[in-house]
Amino acid sequence: DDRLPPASHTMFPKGFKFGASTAAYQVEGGWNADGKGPSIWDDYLHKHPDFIKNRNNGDVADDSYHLYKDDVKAIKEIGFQTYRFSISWPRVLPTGRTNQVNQPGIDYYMNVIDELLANGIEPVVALYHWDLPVPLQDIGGWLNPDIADLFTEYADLMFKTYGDKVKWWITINEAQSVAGGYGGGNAAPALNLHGTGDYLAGHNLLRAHGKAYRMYQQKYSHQGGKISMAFCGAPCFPTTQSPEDIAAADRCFQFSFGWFAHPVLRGDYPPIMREYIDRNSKAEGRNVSRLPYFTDEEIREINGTVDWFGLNYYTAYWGKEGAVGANPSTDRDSNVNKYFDPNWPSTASSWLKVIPQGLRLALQKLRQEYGNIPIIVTENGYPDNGDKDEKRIGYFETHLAEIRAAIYEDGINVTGYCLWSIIDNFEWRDGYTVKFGLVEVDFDSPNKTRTLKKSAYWFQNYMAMHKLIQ
Ligand code: PNW
Repeated sequence: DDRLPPASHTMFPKGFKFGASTAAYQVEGGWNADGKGPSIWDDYLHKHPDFIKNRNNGDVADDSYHLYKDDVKAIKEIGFQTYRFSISWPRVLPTGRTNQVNQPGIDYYMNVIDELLANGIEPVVALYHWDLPVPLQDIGGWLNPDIADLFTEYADLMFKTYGDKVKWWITINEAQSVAGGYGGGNAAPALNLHGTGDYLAGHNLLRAHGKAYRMYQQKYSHQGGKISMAFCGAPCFPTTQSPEDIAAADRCFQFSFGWFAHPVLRGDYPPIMREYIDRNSKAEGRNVSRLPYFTDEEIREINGTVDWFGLNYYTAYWGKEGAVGANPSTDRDSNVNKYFDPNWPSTASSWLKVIPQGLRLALQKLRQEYGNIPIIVTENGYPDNGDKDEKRIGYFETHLAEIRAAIYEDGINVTGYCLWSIIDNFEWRDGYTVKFGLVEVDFDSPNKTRTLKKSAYWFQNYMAMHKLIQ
């Protein structure tokens, strides 16, 4: 209503959307229900149960495969406008390929989407949140260049099936974490090919994303959807204002966010990655760089393939110059020594210290590097062991304040926020011991009873008060 004076900066701008996120393997369960094929997480955890705290796995998880209506009910009750979830590739395509479509899997996501829309909640759908079909890992997974076409065929089927109803798409959630499954030992397929497998996987992730985006433009642009990746990383504050520390903090960004964002927004890898990895590769006596080269055609195909920027933010570091980490590795290649401030509050996750200013830093850096692209925070949340829900409230409150500062003081185009997560779920290596949910789940009860936490009511009230309605 333009008869009113503008609202103060405690309010979010008109049209700003709030939502909550999950991922298929972390909540669905039903790991072999109704014709679903195994994913690399099913397979890896069945073979290596000790990989996860208390030997837990995602076989049943929150049983959202059967209980998704309870999830939608909670989302609705708290008052979110969007729900971000992922599709399990092997649930819809058990072989990974389109030669065999699993109709119950297709129906499941259609039901979820219809339930959301019937409740006035907009779906934001990720095509890949780490659960590759096993038959595709058997041909090398993301190391095999053919994966780009296979992913595009899968994406084609998803756009064709759901694209009338879904307008917000994420191709890959956290390509950097996916690559980490090849370069490290913390996520399936845990190949630990550090400094080589991660770059190769990353290369094919970018090729896959680019191809899928172009295919959408050619075949489905009439659907009017908007596509992104969800990018992750933890930005670095320079330890001092020395040119060395400032350059180190920049490399911290370029080797995490930049690795995937630069190719899709500026074309090709960040020049500093190219320079450092080529130089290190040479010094190691290799005649081929560990960071693969794109052809000119690939650079063109990949450049300009995000309509918005999905940002997953949890934590940040101090950064200074220094070669640390395995040799070779992306960490060592970056020549940044990243460390936590001992004064930043700890959480139940050792990799996550609370530093809300890091979110504004990441947003500022994104604007500086890639211009004023619309940004949606696609993940942000606080882990505990089920006892300190007040701290979760503080985490959201401070991070949302940083977003408003970025919007009003820095003029950054942040248009939405999806917290992690609507419900307690399978937190990868920490199993069910680490909880991110606004909604508690009784994993021992047969119907996985969902109960709203204090932070859920806090969020309900926060949105009611801070969302501009006019
Ligand atoms: C995310 N970092 O991973 C994942 O997308 C979720 O599946 C997961 O449950 C959530 O975080 C909480 O762990 C991350 O670089 C990967 O700071 C990397 C970072 C943060 C989160």
